Amino acid sequence: MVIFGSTNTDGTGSAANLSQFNGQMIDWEFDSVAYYMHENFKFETEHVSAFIQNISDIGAFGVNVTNHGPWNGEGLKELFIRDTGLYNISETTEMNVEGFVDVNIALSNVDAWWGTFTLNINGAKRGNVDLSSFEQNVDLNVASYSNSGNWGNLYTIATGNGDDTLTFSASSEQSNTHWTEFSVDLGAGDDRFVLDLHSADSADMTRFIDGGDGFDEIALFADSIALDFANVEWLNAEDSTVELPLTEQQLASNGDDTFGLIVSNAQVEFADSIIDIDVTALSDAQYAYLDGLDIDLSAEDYFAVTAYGSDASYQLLMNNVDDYAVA
Ligand SMILES: [Ca+2]
Ligand SMILES: [Ca+2]
Repeated sequence: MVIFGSTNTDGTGSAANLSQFNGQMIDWEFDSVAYYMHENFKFETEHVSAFIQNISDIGAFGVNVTNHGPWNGEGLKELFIRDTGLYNISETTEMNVEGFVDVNIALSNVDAWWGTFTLNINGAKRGNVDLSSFEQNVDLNVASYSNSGNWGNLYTIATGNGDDTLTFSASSEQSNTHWTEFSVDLGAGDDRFVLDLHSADSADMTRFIDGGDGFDEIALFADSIALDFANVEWLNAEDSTVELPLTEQQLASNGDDTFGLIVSNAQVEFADSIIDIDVTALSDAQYAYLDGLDIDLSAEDYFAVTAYGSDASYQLLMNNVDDYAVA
């Protein structure tokens, strides 16, 4: 079921409220002859085009919904997608949505043909994506856009037990991603979150990632003001210009239980409550842990770092320790 429309006219509605009674439900035109050809199902109005397409010769389908009309235009603001009534949803491998302000997508019955379901959301200001029941991997790309700091800039996203990759980036150079907020639950599995947005407009903004069970990475391509996270094992900065504040709460709620939190490249700024830092060479066990991980780092570049709070200490494994004394 795919519905678009505008229910939010006074700041109270959202894409979640869309129904066939207050929005326009896409009625796919099914051509049985072209079932295994391209563009099997088509829908077209003045501003919105949509199709379900066979993207392989083995019956894997892609769903595309695009607003070509004005962004935030009357009747074109929100998009709502559910499994119900969507042809071949169980064989859907890819979904692309573009040009809407507010998207609400919840799917459960997808069994992506080649093991990964790809969802690309382009140009939305906010959204709600629930793929929490998924067992297969999800590759979710959000290229966000915001026109102002008001009216909601929050993405709420949940993925499931697969090894998921969620990337937040800008839809264009004018996309104002310093206003983009997110609250993300990546579920179980070895997940990766890529943060490629402008630094947050203020430290009060919501930018939260729960890595859940499994070995989870946050890849940082920008400073991480306002970033909060839990159950994450690896913070991996693009380079040493990325500044990474770490609080005791974050040190307590992230990292492997035995070996602690891995931090690559970033300039860590420990909170004021950290009263001492101790840097030593890796123990054999720490080296073996890092070396045994199936990730792209060289264990020989790393040090063991212990951060001491007033009544607790925290273990980290870091390669950028220039600002701290090496024992
Ligand atoms: Ca997952
Ligand atoms: Ca984890």
